[in-house]
Amino acid sequence: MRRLALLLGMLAMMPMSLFAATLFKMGQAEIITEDYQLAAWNNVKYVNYIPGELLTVTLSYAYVSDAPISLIGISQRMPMPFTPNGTKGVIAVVEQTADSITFQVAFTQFKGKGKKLKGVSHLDLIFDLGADYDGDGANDILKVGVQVSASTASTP
Ligand SMILES: [Ca+2]
Repeated sequence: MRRLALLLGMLAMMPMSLFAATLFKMGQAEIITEDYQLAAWNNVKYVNYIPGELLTVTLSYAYVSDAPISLIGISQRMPMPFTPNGTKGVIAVVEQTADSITFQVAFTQFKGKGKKLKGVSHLDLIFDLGADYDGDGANDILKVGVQVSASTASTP
């Protein structure tokens, strides 16, 4: 009993920085045309975020197409890579595989002050569709918008 009480006491004293943000929700984009179908995870919401905390995000995708679709990479939306205006952050790609990309994002500055701060990182997944559907002599490129949001509260 005494050991348990001691353990609970230690847990209560742990600084908040030891606890990571939690994933609240993930959403998927589905693009369907007569030539191909592509589904990509593109909307990720975190809660209980601590400003400056590094989030590691993996977005996977799948497709049905006669042409091989490949992911060229991910880029920040320009202008306004972070919203609301006044939000700042950093992005770095960690790993890319045949069907996913992993990157890290940290929100370093939020707009305003208070108990609930929220920022959104806007990015684009850039795909090579593997075929020249529009006949301009080059493989068509498809951009799929991505949003990664972080809230310092327990709700998005
Ligand atoms: Ca083309």
